[in-house]
Amino acid sequence: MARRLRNGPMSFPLSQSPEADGSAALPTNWRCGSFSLSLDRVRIMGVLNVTPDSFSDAGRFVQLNAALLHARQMIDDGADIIDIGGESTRPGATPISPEIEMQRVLPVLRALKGARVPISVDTSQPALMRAALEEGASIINDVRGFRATQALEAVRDTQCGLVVMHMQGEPATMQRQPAYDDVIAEVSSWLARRCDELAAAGISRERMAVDPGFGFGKSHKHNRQLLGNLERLSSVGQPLLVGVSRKSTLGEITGKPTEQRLSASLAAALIAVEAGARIVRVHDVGATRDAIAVWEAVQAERRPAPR
Ligand code: 7PJ
Repeated sequence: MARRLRNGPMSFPLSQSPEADGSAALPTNWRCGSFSLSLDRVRIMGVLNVTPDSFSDAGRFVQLNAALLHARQMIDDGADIIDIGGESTRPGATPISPEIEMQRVLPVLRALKGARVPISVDTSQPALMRAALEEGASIINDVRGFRATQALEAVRDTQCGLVVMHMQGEPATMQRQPAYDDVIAEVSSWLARRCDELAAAGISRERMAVDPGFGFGKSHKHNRQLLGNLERLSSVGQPLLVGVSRKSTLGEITGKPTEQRLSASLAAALIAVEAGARIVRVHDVGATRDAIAVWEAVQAERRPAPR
């Protein structure tokens, strides 16, 4: 059975979705290793950054403990997925070695083994992908869309979920001059083509979610255009994941620094969910869970106007 999305700003519950309106059939589940996440609810991916400043043993221990506490708190707050990231992909960030990235991520991943939610690793490094999958990660979230040599091979013969994200350029330079004729059309066709390529390589579509990559080689205007027209990404035919939490585009709109972007992040998350996003990647899990609970409760009561 497939969930259908209307090709417009509103979406209705399954049973009332019109069929002949160009809507795309979307998967009802996302296969992530031994998990199958049902997408009849909006899923929250909680961000766990492990990009420490200190490399002393004491620093590492403190860092590891803090990371674990934060992960547990996010799970208690209603996170459906924890996404561990050890590479800073902020605009202008310099790349780090795979070894350092592994040293940051793997201890946290090991300590989270047996968690009741799937663990995702945010990486583009094939060596870390392989190690993470051996350590029990259920999802690989690759902001480069599995384009590195050997990245596709690292995930192909496993059952892990894949987040296939669009990025124009590389973090070091991506914000210098992002350019598109039609950002939605280009991101959408790139994601569709990339999923086709991954499927042709033998990766089941059940495992793929797609992400337009807010802030990754996009101007503020491109980000606003993407967020305002996200429903067009339903044509890709894969579950849509959106990460806009605390991003600079929200700072540009509100004039607020990162730590004061909660309200803006909630607003953006709801816009994304209304447009069909099924997974939201956020820093503030509890607040996002509440905002989405309101949306879901109202969604269940939506009806087309009587004739
Ligand atoms: C994203 C990500 C995103 C996915 C980051 C930040 C920057 N992965 N990793 N989507 N952003 N899939 O969180 O501000 O938007 S790192």
